[in-house]
Amino acid sequence: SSCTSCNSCDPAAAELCTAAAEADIPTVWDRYAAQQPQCGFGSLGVCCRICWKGPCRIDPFGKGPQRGICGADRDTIVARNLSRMMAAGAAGHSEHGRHIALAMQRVGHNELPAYQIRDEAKLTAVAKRLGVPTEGRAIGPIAYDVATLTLEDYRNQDHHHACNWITSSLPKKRIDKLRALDVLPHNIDATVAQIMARTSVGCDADPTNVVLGGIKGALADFTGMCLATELSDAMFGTPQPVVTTANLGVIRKDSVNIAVNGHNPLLSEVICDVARTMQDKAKAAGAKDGINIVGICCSGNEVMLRHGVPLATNYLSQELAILTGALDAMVVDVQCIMPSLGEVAECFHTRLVTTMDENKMPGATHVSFHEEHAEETARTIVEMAIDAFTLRDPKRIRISSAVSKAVVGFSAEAVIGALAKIDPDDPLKPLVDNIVNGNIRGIALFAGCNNTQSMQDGGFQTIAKKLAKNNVLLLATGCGAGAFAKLGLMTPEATNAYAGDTLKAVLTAVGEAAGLGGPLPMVLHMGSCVDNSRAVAVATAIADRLGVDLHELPLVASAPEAMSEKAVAIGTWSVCLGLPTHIGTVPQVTGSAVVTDLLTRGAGDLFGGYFIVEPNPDAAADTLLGAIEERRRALGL
Ligand code: NFS
Ligand code: SF4
Repeated sequence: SSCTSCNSCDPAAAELCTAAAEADIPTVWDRYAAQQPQCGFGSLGVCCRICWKGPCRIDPFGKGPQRGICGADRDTIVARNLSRMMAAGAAGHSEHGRHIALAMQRVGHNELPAYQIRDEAKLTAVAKRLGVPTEGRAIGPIAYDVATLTLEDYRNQDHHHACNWITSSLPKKRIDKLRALDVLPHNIDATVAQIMARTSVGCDADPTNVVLGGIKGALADFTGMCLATELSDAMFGTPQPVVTTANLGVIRKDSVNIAVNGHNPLLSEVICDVARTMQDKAKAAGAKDGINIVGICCSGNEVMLRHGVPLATNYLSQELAILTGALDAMVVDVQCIMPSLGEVAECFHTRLVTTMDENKMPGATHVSFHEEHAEETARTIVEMAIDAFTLRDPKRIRISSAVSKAVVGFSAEAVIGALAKIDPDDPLKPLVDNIVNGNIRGIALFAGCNNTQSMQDGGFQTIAKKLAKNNVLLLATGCGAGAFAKLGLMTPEATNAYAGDTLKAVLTAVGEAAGLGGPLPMVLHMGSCVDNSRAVAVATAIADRLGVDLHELPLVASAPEAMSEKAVAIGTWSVCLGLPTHIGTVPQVTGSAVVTDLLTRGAGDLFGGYFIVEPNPDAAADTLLGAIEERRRALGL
């Protein structure tokens, strides 16, 4: 079911877009329409605004200017623009990781009462992996040392010493390959700064060299996301399977509804903790079902996996949560938060609360969040939501009927734990055997965003169903995972309905052995975007067990609606780890044949992975299946 005004296959979007139109409140889809036609130069990547002699643009048809005022040609311009996106993506994920690491240092010194090491086993495992001594030591000092060593990845100046987190997260063969190509980052911050420096006016003009610099940034992005995931697990718990619900119907009439939107669990975890202690207050204000925390975007994914908090929606329909008229507060931190939310919230009783001093928004109330006062801050925010609840306009409440069951929480540990129920001595054996015998043809990771250029969630759905039918094991993170959760594809029922026979048999055997009373869901939810590192952890475990490198395995990735700079970074490191990586959005690089060829072909020679650009989901599924079969043949399977 699709709605022309909102271009989404999410039934809740169709429902609430109607409400938006009736109330004359513009949404992301209206603004998309107002932007048409979008600039052709920008779409091709041949517009440069790097200096104030510009803007300059290259005539793609070859008649007008072929160089900018400084002399940069289309290849240089496209390569610089692309590399800067990778740097920005790396900055986003790595800043998130730094925030967690700095907090963990203080947790180690008992300075932050709102936080603990909830998963000591995970911390110990991480410490061992990084070479931090654990024997006979208390958990606090271990946490401090792990965090400090992690922060080394942001300050090491010896460029021969690659970041600790990347070298401890990939197969040795892959690290050797990346080292030989001189793309292993030694310092996340330095790598981001170096990309900015070399792409500034009058510096690196060799397009291949510029992109290789960007690739080091993408691998810094991977480094930042590995450490963010692993340290978050140590502090907040490693996800285990949990049954919950997804889609806008999770916003309830008789609850104080608070949405956590953004990315960093440091904030959303404490909101969840504090809300549990304030139920009576909410009930006293008239909310007979108490406080209901719901998630949006990756903040939503984080608390969904760790605590079963229902997911309201993914990126593109975040405004629609407010249009239910029953969202009492939306609390945001960083990244992928639409600047339009203030305007939408002002049309309702909803309190929009920004929390990070470096991420404020017009129309929002700012409650400055710092870890040392986390509980107090969270209490203030929950109180604001309870007050707002009493100001609801009953006539404007529009509770969505769209809600799906979702079985989520598949960390690498949870996946391996489930497999261990079949073979405790060699947990990976059942998975490897089923890949070798062809019951599972391969593994696909769905990642990335929503994008107005395609039907919301549509590509995810089409490609996943086709791959599942062809017995490909499916993993998902980020807003892709949000799409599957909303659409009911993270359920045993979906496995029964859509998975091919052999995949279904494997998922059923593992699900039953793991005590789920039925098959594993058709798509395994691994978490937020930084949790893409979980999928790499599983892949690395398989590669190590077989003694091969990642590019030899039948693994693929797909981001049908890639949008953000972070997604550009993720897609690029996925290619550099050796995966055929599909994007359904045409990237802003096609103005340069050199850069396009490097990403879609040259990368294959260097890294084994390459980009597949295919906006048509059905064709993309076929190409991904072809890539999986090609890898199987090369392995002699
Ligand atoms: Ni990933 Fe998560 Fe979503 Fe895209 Fe944004 S929320 S970090 S960038 S839009 S998947
Ligand atoms: Fe134009 Fe060169 Fe300046 Fe870019 S860097 S805006 S191409 S003069």
